[in-house]
Amino acid sequence: MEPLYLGLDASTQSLKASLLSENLDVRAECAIHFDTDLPHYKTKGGVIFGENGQVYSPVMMLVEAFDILFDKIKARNWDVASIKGVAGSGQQHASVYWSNQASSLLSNLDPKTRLVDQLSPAFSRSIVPNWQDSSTSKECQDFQTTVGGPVALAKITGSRAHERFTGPQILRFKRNHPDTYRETSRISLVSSAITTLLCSDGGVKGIDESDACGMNLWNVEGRHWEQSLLDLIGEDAGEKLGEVEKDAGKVVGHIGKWFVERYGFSPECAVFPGTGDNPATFLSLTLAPSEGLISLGTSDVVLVSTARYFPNPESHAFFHPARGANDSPSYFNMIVYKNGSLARQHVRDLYFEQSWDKFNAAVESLRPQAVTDLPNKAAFWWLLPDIVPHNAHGVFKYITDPSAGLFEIGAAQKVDAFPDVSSEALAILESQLFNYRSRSSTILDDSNTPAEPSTASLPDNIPRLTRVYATGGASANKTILSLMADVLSTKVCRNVEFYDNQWKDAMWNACSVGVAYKARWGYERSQGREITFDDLVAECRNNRAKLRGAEEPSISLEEEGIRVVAEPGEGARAYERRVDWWRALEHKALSEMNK
Ligand code: ADP
Ligand code: XUL
Repeated sequence: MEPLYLGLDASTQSLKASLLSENLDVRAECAIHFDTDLPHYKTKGGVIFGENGQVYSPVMMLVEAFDILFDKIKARNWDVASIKGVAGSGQQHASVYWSNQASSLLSNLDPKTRLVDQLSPAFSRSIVPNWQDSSTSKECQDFQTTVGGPVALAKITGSRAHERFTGPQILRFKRNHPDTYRETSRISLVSSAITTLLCSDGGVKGIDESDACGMNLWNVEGRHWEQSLLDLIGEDAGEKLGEVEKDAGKVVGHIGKWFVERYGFSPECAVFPGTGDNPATFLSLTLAPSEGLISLGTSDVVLVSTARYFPNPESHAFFHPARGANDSPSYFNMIVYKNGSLARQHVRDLYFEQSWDKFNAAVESLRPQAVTDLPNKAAFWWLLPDIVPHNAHGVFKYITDPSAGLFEIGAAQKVDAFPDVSSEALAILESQLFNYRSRSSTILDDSNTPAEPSTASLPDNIPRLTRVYATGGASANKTILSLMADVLSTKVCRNVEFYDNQWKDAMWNACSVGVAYKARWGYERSQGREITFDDLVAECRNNRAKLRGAEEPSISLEEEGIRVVAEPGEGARAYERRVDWWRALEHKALSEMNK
């Protein structure tokens, strides 16, 4: 029987599973969608919108999703008896509250009965606050005041205070519901709650260290809970949060009896620590230091892998999600932008008759082709108040003299619309991509002092990502990818899979695949072999190439399973000369916004 590995992903809207081979081929996937498969919880997009910015989901919806996901897996005849290891991914920041009865209920589950009919009293709080919640502004202020402001909080915990982060969420819960808080025995993140359910051995499993960095509570460099913030919450906050799991590939338990007897899992199937959805995506791409990911979804997200800790109020620094207890620490940084695809789509609808083809044609007709084609227009589309720059809002468009140096930015002409409509498409794309170029450079630049706001001027030779992976809806757009390669001055790659005798874009779910990789790595280590996560994944990819009979990777492949989809052209050299210019214009837009 072929050994298999399972990854689960409890995201905002669904619970998904990916089944992987020993060499990390994705064999099968399936999903439960909360709105449609569990309509009685009455969620929209997986959540319920309450008053005063509250956004949450019912905790029992996640439990029942487990019931129907495993029923579906059984109906599809997945060979669960061959699964050697499993790990889970969970939406970040969201928290789960266990009651005093949790331990005995979890260790006495009846395999003949569904989880949803047994576990309701295991939770002290019936809801899971969602990452879209914005009800904790007061608590965020209290967090920052406690340690001396946003820069200080970022330095300690990797991020300034954010409403969605778990620490402020817990504090608000305690203030509003002190009795229920007192009745709570343990607090998990969604990722560690999944790990706990998978083991069902009575123990509430530790929070994963990478995911803990999304809480505003974890002292990232010291690798411990920040005592001053635990004191702010008070009343045994440290005991409720428990020990953090610092070895991302450790066996934290085995799959519970409930899964073994009800579905036929092997009792030997090892469970590894779950992690957050963004750390899991990071793992699916095995990002090495100085590589990045740009996800062009509803919002845009930039992930940058670094060997050093770079806390900054604009970004989130996370511990690497697959470090063994003895490996030297490394990190990744995440920047989240609200005005991603929605802003691009708005410009497309306004000026290009809702057609990406027309939008793309406009970009292609105007984009720089030579080092001398310096961009001279910029457009900042902050339709929603953005996260980065903090609270930036409004639309700002500028035209500068084509050869304008930094000192002439003051003379930039502010316009409501560009004289030629075609410029609207190029200007929004360039400004978004310059943003990712500029801020990722700051993170990569060793000379920048951590925790200083990233207004530090860039050196002449601007550090750049050594390669960037593109994902999300807009990564289907070749013009956007090609412009990305120019503005970021680097290769743009995608994951590909070999089937039907050709390479096709990988369509699997990155989060559940990323944690299945982690389970595979952890299992290898549990067999007594010391190997790093990256080496193990590389080894599996090489095995795949050999099995395919490939002499060497085909020329269109960067390496096994990774294809270059765009490379910087001549225009890249023009953009290289304009990063400082763009920064000065962003600065100008922000100062005019505040007038
Ligand atoms: P989500 O954040 O919901 O996961 P997706 O990653 O599916 O979102 O991305 C959805 C967005 O992708 C849409 O808002 C749409 O504007 C954008 N998109 C889809 N196709 C294209 C395209 N060809 N060019 C540019 N953007 C696109
Ligand atoms: C990241 C964030 C979301 C959630 C849900 O900070 O809030 O990406 O992880 O996907």
